[in-house]
Order: sequence, then structure tokens, then C-alpha cells
Amino acid sequence: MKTQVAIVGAGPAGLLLGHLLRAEGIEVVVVERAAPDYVLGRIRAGVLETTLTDLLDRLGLGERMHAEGIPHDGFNLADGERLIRIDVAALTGREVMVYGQTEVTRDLMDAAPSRGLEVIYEAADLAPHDVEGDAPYITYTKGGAQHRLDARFICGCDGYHGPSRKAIPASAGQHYEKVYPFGWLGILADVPPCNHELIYANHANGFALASMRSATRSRYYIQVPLDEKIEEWPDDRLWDELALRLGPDAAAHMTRGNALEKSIAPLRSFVFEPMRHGSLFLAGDSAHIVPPTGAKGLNLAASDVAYLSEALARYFRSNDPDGVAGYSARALARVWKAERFSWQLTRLMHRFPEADAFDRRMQLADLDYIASSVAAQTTIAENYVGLPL
Ligand code: RFL
Ligand code: PHB
Repeated sequence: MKTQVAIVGAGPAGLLLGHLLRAEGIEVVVVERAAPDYVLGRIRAGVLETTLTDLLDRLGLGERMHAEGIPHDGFNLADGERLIRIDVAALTGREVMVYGQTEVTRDLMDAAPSRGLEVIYEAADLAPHDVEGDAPYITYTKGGAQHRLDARFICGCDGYHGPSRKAIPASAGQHYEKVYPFGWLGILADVPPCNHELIYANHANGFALASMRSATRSRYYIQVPLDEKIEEWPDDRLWDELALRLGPDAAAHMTRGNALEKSIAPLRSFVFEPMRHGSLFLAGDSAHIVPPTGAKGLNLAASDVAYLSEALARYFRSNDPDGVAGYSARALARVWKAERFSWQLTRLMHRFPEADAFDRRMQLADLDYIASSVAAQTTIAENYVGLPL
């Protein structure tokens, strides 16, 4: 089989890139390891920047998001006692959209057949080949048979653990990494949110986040040690800890319910440079990871594929290689700023095992400063809504 662009991975980055390229009339095939239901079963991001909502609108795929998503014009930082509201709309003139990654992925998946976007699911043992030349290809097995897909370019949208980044020789790139000594234990429950806006809380026991998917579905997280077992957190214990960490006001409005999903995610900051090697591009989590504090991961995947689709459209439309050559530097400039913001917010809001009483006072002084400074709030707000493309 032959196509112009082979995309590895049908997560949000791969599907969005596929749609953007199809809208430019480019031939695309997306090859995904998992089954559609498995992809949709991953509960992840909940907050979308206009970077992403604008792309969905441009593709004519934003209808359900506007009907069911919840625009938020602010969010809160908490120190266990009080809420510090960041008035995102007043400070930046923009807002964010609360709409789950699962729903974005579903909308992209559902629209694929009508847009001529071919997605091959349940493809095992995928490997990219000849990525240094201009006739790369991928191989995979499906239904017991070996398949080969030839393309002019391969786009690795296969997440942190996928094979694309690993196909780049160590000598051709550099990675930067910070692993945090804790993870997030998340719970999804069909109960109304405890607050109409998100609350990121720094409590002496550790971080907590109150988020939501709708008026009747809540998403909460707490910071836990890396070696924590999920069985140590029966629902009642988790609700008690959330009520404590989020503070008395949130606790008073919190409705408890059975967990629809409960899982622990490790936290990591990671960047691989460059995001292109020959005819292979990396986009989304395959090239970089941010800790989820600040909600930047999915949004960075969206800005990567916006840049990449533009570069590939230039290449196929007018044989102009400049966009392709400039993709990595352009994407990384935005990636590093989101890395910085996510890392700073993680440091501000979490309890680090090695932190002493002085470090704790620094966090509280920082929060107190933010509470009293429009300049500090503006910095946070403009990063939260997303830096310009
Ligand atoms: P994904 O979503 O990991 O998709 C990669 C796809 O590639 C497939 N794949 C393969 N396909 C073929 N062959 C192989 N060998 C393959 N290996 C892997 C996988 O099956 C998968 O379908 O990466 P993508 O598309 O780059 O998207 C990135 C986002 O998923 C990620 O950045 C966000 O979820 C991060 N994130 C958040 N981002 C936000 O912008 N806002 C948020 O509020 C937010 N909250 C979060 C988050 C991530 C979290 N976790 C669990 C890490 C909250 C959490 C808890
Ligand atoms: C979520 O709702 O899952 C969520 C929201 C904000 C974050 C991370 C995750 O920063």
C-alpha cells in the first residue's frame, strides 16, 4: 500500500493531524496499535485551549464540543484554606473549554470515514524503516498477515512509549527529562462538581485538583507517592483526603460517589530534540511530556500538528521544503515554554519529599504574592489559556 503521509498512532495528535491533512487534499493513512474502544477508554485531559478548539472549528468538527463542553473564564489556586481566583477572561480576553479528551477523540474518530481518513486499528509490531531517505515505509502485522505501507513522510504520533522516537538513532537527538517523586491518583465519578471552576490546591498533605467533565460528572486528583497501590485508596478514603486538601468550602459542596475509573499516573517532564529526523516527524507525547498541572499535554499535541500540517501542506502544494525544515524549531519554541509553565506550577502546588519548612514557606509566600498581584495572575492566566501559535 502507498500513501503520501503515514501517521503512527490514532490518539488525538494522530487523528487531528490526519483530518488537517485530509482538509488539504493530502493522502493519509493512520495506523494504530489498539482497538477504538481501548483508545476511548483512556481518561486523560479535560481542559482545551483555543488553539485546539479553533482547529476543531476550522475542520467543522466543533459542534458537539460547543453543545456539551463548558467554557471556563477562570480557575482557582488554593492553599487549603482560601481560593485565589485567576480571572482568565479579564486578564487575557480569552477562555478555556472543559471537554474531555475522550470526547475530542470520539468526534475525530466518528468523522474519519466521511472525510476519507483511513484509520487501521489493531496493527501490531509496527516499525518505521528507511526514515533517513525520501522513501520511508512502515511495517506492521494485522490479522496474522504482515503489511507494508510506503509513504513520502511518516508522522510519529504514537505517544511516549511508541516506536517512532525509538527509530531515531541516539546520536541524532538529545533528550531532557525530569521525573517527579510522586504521581496523580485520579477518580472519575457521576456526581456534580464541588465548584463551578477548577481548583488546584496545595495542602500540607500534598496537591489536589477538583475538575469536571460536565454538570453531573466530576474528575478529581490527589498527589500520591510513586509506589502507592491503588488498593490503598478505597473510595471513602480518597473522598476524605480530597475534602481535606481542597479546603472547607469545596468540602462543604462535595458530593461523593462510586468511582467509574480510578488510576495512578506518574508525572514527568520530557523533551526530545529535534522533532524531525529525515522523513520522520514526531508530534505530541512522542516528542514531549509535561506533568498534567496546567493542562498542557493535549494542547501541545494540537499546536504541533497545526505546525506540521502547515509544513506538509506547503510541501505537497508547492514543493516548498522550508516549512518541513523549520517544523522542529517552530514546535520546540512553544513546547519549551509550556514545559516551563507546567514545571513551575507543579513545583508551586506539590509537596516534594525533600522539601523542608523553608521550602514550604516559599510556596505559601508565592501563593500569597499571586493572590495580591495582578502581574503574577496575568502571567499565569496567559500561559493557562495557551501562548499564541
Ligand atoms: P496519546 O494520547 O498517547 O496517543 C498515542 C497513540 O499512539 C498509539 N500507539 C501506537 N500505534 C501503533 N503502533 C504502536 N506501536 C503504538 N504505540 C502507541 C497509542 O495506542 C495511542 O492511541 O498521545 P497524543 O496523541 O500525542 O496525545 C497526547 C495526550 O494524550 C496527552 O498529552 C494528554 O492526555 C496529557 N494530559 C492533559 N493534557 C491537556 O492538554 N489537558 C489536560 O487537562 C490533561 N490532563 C493529561 C491529563 C494526561 C494524564 N495522564 C494520564 C498522563 C491528565 C492525566 C491524568
Ligand atoms: C482533568 O480534568 O482531567 C484535568 C484538568 C486540569 C489539569 C489536568 C487534568 O491540569
